[in-house]
Amino acid sequence: MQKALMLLIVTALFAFSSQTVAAEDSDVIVTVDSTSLRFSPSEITITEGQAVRFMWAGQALAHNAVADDGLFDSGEPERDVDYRFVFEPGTAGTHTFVCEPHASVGMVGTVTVEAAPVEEVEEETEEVASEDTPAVSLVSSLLVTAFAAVFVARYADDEQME
Ligand SMILES: [Cu+2]
Repeated sequence: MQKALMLLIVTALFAFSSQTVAAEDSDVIVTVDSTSLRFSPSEITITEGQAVRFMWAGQALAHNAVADDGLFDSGEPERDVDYRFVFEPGTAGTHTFVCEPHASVGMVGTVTVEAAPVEEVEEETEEVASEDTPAVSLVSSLLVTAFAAVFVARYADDEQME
């Protein structure tokens, strides 16, 4: 019984963690170009909520990606890196970053984060929903009343028969 519970918890945790790590189509992938000393692309423009994925493998040199303002940091320089950073709302602005071992030779980049547009669609949906709700409850309460009336009428008939 406890084993089953543990398994359930572990499965749930795994499902949750794999979901949060899952890459999205809107991710911008930054890798290292053939010179081994440049990010590719090095100038990125995204919108708040989007992620940048610093990703390279089998490099001759070890690289990392560290924001000058401390917003993100892929960790120690490595030949194989897969580091994804989500630029949450509030991160709008220009973030320069470097590969620490190669910053002096120009291995630098810029992420420009644009503020997410105000979503008016969501507000409209909410308004429609709040208008719909009383209508739906009116219809359902009418139906309930109708059924109740039929039931009472039948019951009354039966009483009279006896
Ligand atoms: Cu580097």
